[in-house]
Amino acid sequence: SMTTKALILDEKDVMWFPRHLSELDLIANRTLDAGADLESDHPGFNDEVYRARRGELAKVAQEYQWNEPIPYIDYTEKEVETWAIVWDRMEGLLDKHACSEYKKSFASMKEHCGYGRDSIPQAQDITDYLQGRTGFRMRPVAGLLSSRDFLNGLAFRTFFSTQYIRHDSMPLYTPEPDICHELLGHAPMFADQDFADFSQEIGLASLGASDEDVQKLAWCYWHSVEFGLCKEGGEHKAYGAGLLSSYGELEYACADYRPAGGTDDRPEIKPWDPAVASVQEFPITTYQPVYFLAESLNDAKTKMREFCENLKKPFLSRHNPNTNEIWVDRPV
Ligand code: NLE
Ligand code: FE2
Repeated sequence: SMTTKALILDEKDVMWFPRHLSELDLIANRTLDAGADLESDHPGFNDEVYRARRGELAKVAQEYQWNEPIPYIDYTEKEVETWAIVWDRMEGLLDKHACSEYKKSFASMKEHCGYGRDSIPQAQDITDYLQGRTGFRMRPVAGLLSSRDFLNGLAFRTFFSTQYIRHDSMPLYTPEPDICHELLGHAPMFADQDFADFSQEIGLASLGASDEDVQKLAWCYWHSVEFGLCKEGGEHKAYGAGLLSSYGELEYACADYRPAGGTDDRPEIKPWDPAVASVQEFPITTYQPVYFLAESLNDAKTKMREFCENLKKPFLSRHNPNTNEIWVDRPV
């Protein structure tokens, strides 16, 4: 019948995707920029020392192989200072606006994996911590990957993570991911089981998906893992990493003030619905004009799973955490 025919694919119809954790080495170095080539409007563009450091850390990431421990980075005094500035500003605000799952993990990571204002936590320590809880791991990357490559990593419960820090002249908002964003924004969320499953769900759906579906998944990822809000006791709390690492935007997204006079410089809040989020455009260098609000993290996950199940993907994929392999239910 038509259905069966549509389901049986030749190998050529399905795009290559990694089948084993080791194959993430093949995609980790396909960065869209070298990670160290700064644009002329980057705050670190004229800072030679900063640029050299970016180059150095990019090299560490490029040389990393999947079965090695992640090298410890000896962060400079200035880097730790920038971290501390971000930390000091974020701590109180997170207490007010972060979701309870985040706060729980954050407190635990202060105790168990070197989270604190006076030193920058190390990716290997975070990985060890996450492995014992949700099986997630951090994997050094030099710069931005394509959506497909980045999301494919999540299928292996692997998060591609930068190791450089934002420029000290602009500590409270940066459009690019950096260590403050990865460690303050993302890492604590990956210690939550629902959220870890949610992230992996997007990753599994991206394996061998069409370009069109990869874009939909990437946009869902953006509006949830990066900028998602969830309800908690009648309030809006942040679970998206882009909010949890940015002092300015966290306040902007979660503050419940309405400007006097009714003019609206407030963002729009839409109910979390992957079908809507998957086609909702967004800026990448300014605060978001639209945020999606889930009923809970579990609701975010359930809706995402439904959406993924309805994508036209002709095979099912599962991740085996014991062998680090992807299992598919038919030959592709
Ligand atoms: N705007 C975020 C921050 O300043 O930490 C980073 C977002 C990366 C997608
Ligand atoms: Fe991010």
